[in-house]
Amino acid sequence: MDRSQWFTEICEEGGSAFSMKIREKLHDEQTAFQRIEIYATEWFGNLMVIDGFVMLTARDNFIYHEMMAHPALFSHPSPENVVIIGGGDCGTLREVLKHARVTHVLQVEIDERVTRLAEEFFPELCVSNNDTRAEFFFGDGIRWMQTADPGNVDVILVDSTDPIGPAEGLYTEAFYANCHRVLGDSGVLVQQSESPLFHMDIINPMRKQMQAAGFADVQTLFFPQPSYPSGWWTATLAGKQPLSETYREQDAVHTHIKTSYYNAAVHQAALTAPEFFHKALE
Ligand code: AG3
Repeated sequence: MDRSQWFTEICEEGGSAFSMKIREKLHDEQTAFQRIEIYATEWFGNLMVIDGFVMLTARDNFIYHEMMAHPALFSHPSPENVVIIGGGDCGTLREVLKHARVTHVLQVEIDERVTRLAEEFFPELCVSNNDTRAEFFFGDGIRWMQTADPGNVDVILVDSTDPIGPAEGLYTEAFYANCHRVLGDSGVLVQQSESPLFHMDIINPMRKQMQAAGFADVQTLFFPQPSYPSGWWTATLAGKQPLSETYREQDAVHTHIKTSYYNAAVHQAALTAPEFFHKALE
């Protein structure tokens, strides 16, 4: 096998790796924050890699982005004002803007280069970037959350890298307490929360810290994500009110929003946790 034709993400803590056959490297850049590589792959379309970790592929990002956006938005009684922390590739933003009730989305991404490269290499994720409801701020999401006015935001989506490097401070009780303060009465927070197979040591503390920060209810959603470590991934929701009470199930069932993965039955199914997960939370 010619190793030069494969991109491999090694997951040390999982003792495993995932490879994709590549056609060519399209871009390689060290920004002020991180190294960003873009590849053209044989079967996964374009691939964005940050500091050696797969961020997204054209082929399977729809699962992740739809599961980040729609369960959270349907779990708020009336999501109008939305903030995305990270999410520079704009895939989550595109999904959020599919909701007609949303009047304003502020995306706070630390590294403007992620967005500029997404516009170039993932134009399909950036189709809604000129939507008048979308606002872009390139800066530190942790600091933004510390200084934002209280009670103004309906939904916060944290679409970040793993909890190492610049994203580390996004996985802390202090950050969740700021999110809780910035959210309105029925506010909902969602954060990407890694692999249930490899990262219970991240998911479990995250859930506890969200509760300690004042959130009344926490739900972890399970879904496949073939290009991430173990191929199995989660997003964790935190609600200021019980999420089963604020979930707009009829809206999810009868929605006109076009999706490829998410629907109301998938939403329900994604909430069903495996046995080891219940045991780990005890
Ligand atoms: N979300 C990246 C999730 C973490 C991936 N981890 C990994 N490959 N080890 C940001 C990109 C999607 N908007």
